[in-house]
Amino acid sequence: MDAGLARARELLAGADRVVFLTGAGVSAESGVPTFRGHQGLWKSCRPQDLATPEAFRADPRLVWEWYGWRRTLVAACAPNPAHRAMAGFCLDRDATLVTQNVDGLHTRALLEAVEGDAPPRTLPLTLHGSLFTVKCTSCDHHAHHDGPVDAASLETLPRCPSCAALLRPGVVWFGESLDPQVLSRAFQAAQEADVCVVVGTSAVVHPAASVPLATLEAGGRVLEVNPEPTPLSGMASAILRAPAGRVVPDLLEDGAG
Ligand code: BV8
Ligand code: ZN
Repeated sequence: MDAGLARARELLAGADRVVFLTGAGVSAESGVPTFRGHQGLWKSCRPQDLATPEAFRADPRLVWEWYGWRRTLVAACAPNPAHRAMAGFCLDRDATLVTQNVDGLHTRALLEAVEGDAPPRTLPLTLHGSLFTVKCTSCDHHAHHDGPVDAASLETLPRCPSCAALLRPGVVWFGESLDPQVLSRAFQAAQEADVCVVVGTSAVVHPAASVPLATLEAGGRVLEVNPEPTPLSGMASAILRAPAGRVVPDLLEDGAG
C-alpha cells in the first residue's frame, strides 16, 4: 500500500470525529466540470465572472443560461465512488460532510445508500447552496426547482409565484455572505474534528477554505486528496495525489474506521 494512503488510513482509524470538506474536484469523475479547470470554461466566460450579483443584474438571461446548462449537465451525471464512499462513511461514523459544490451529488449518493430517509446528521452542509433551488430577487420566496430553464429571453426566465419578480439560482455568489447557520455548523464540526479530509478543492475560496484551518487550530490533522498541490498541502499530515474516485474508497473502506 502507498505510504501516503497507509498514513492517511492510520490517522482516520485513530479519529473519533471526522469532517470532510469537498470541492468541485470530487465531482470531476462524475463528468461535472470543475470551477477553475480548463474544461470549466463555458462560452469563453469565466465562472468567477458569472457567479456574481453584478453579472445577474447586468444580464440575468446569460447567467440563467449558464445555470440552466449546468443544471441539465449535472442532472445527467451520477455520484462517483468517492461520493459513495463518503456517504457510507458518514452513515457509519461520527462524520460531517461540508461541501462547496452545488451539484447535489453528495446528497444523491447518501439517499442511494439508505433505504428511506437519511439521518439528518448525515446530510451534507452545502456552503454555497444548490443548482436545484431558486430564490426570489424581491421577496423571501425560495423553493426546490429542478426543471429546465427557458433562458431564450428575459420574458421566459422563471418568475416568483408570489410577487412575479425574477427568480435567481439558489446559490451563494462571490461577494455574497454564506448562510450563517450552515457556516457556523461547518466550523463547529471542523473545530471538534480530529481529522479534516479535504477532497478536490483548490482551497482558494473563503470562508470555505478556512474550514480545515479550524481543525488544525483545535489540534486536529488535515488529509488532502487532490492530484494537484494546493495552499493547504503544506499543512496536511498525509496527501493522496490521486483522483478522488480512485483513492477515496481505498482511504475510507472498512478497516480505516
Ligand atoms: C464572502 C456557488 C463575505 C456559485 C461559489 C473581494 C471582494 C468580495 C469578496 C472577496 C474578495 N476577495 C476575497 C473574497 C471572498 C471571496 C473569495 O474567496 N474569492 C476568492 C476567489 C479570492 N468569497 C466570497 O465572496 C464568499 N462570500 O466572502 O462573503 C463577504 C461579503 C461581501 C464582501 C466581502 C466578503 C462567497 C464565495 C462563494 C462563491 N460561490 N459557488 C456557483 O457554483 O455557481 S464558489 C465556487 O468555487 C464553487 O462553489 C466551487 O466549489 C468553489 C471553490 O472552487 P473548488 O471547488 O475548489 O473548485 P476548483 O475548480 O477551484 O478546484 C478544483 C480542484 O479539484 C483543483 O484543486 C483540482 O486539482 C482538483 N481536482 C480535479 N480533478 C480531481 C480533483 N481532485 C480530486 N479528484 C479529481 N478527480
Ligand atoms: Zn417574490
